[in-house]
This record gives sequence, structure tokens and C-alpha cells, in this order.
Amino acid sequence: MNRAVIFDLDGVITDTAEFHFQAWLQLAREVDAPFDRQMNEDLKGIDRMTSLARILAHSPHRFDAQQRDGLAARKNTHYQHLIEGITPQDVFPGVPALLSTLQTSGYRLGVASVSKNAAVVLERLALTSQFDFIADANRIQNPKPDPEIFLTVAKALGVEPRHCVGVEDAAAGVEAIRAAGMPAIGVGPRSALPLANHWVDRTGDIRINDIERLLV
Ligand code: B16
Ligand code: MG
Repeated sequence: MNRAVIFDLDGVITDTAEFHFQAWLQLAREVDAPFDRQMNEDLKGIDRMTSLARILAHSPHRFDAQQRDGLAARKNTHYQHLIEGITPQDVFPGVPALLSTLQTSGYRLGVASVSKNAAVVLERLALTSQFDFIADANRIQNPKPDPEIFLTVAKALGVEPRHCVGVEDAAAGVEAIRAAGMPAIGVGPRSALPLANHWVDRTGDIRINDIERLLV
């Protein structure tokens, strides 16, 4: 039987979730919108334009479509600046060993990130070749919590969704995995990711037994 593990990127493989937060914080200040870590929790796993709309809802200013495009590009410039210096040392501890163990145990490996910067981040982490398929966010019509991105990766890997496990740090991402008909491992507290089937504090804490138990 073909089996697969499909990983989110930001906040699961590396700490780019923090860089997204820093970039949104800078943008929020520029539009006089209140923004903090708590509000950022609702943006995790959410695509760029939807995230921007949520921040602008708290701004006293109004922006037309063209101005919004400009603001989204500005946030992305802040983000790209922050990720310039990432190196393979920024991969979360235990992740390279987990990927190797899964590979040698016959699992297919995929990445389901809605970030349009995912390919660049994976290159800088020197992880591109570890995965059998990396979704291209530019080709995904429906962002998380829609299951489209996880179903796309499962199809590309040639594995039935029920034989895939998804790994996510965001509530919208866990919802997308479950809607795709896959069991989900939540990286974070059970209270923040209530729809997951198993929880770990860090991705490197995932054991192959946890995955096998979820697939029986
Ligand atoms: P970009 P993931 C998501 O990536 C991030 O969690 C989210 O904060 C970000 O807004 C989104 O990607 C879009 O990223 O602006 O780089 O296209 O968690 O799905 O890996
Ligand atoms: Mg994430």
C-alpha cells in the first residue's frame, strides 16, 4: 500500500511563521491597524490577500483594490527581506531525521503550503530534494481551510487521501486536512487545534509509530 505524509511549511518545517508575523506587524503599523500575536493566530495558514483583508478590517483607512495589491506586495517585500538569511540550520530540530526515517520506511513525502514563497524557502533550507512533490500555491484556487491543496498533493503523489497523514500548525490547515479525508497531526496545543487526531509540541517529536497508528 502506498502511504504518504504531507507537511505544511511555515511553522511546521521551519519558523517562517514568525517572519510572516513580523512582516504583517510592520504592514499593520503602516496602515494604523492594531495587530498582535493573538490576532496573528487567525492568519496562520491563511493566504496573503485574505490575511490582508483581515488586518485592514481594523484600519481606520479605506483602500481600493489597486492599493490593496500594493499593500500585499509591500508585506511580501518585508517578508522576503526577513527570509533572505535563512539557511539549512533553520530547519526545526529533528525534522531532517524524521524525513529520512519516513523515506526509508517507504513513505511518499509532500509539501502543502499556500505560501508563494515556499519554493524559495525550501531551496534555502536545502530540503527541496527530500520531497516527492511540492504544491505550487499559484495553481491552487481555494485556500485552506478548503481541502484542495492537500488533495492536489495526494493525487500528485499517487496516494489515496485516507492513506495520507497531514501535519499542520494552523487551525485552518488542520481543517483542510480533515476535509480532505486524512488524519491530521497538529503541531501545537490541543486547545488551538481541536480538530487534529494527534498533537505534538514540535514537528521533530513526531514518531513513525504515531503515523502508523493514524493510518490503520
Ligand atoms: P505568502 P503555510 C502560509 O503558509 C502562512 O502560514 C501564512 O501566514 C501566509 O500568509 C501564507 O502562507 C501565504 O504566504 O504571502 O508567502 O504567499 O502555513 O501554508 O506554509
Ligand atoms: Mg503553517
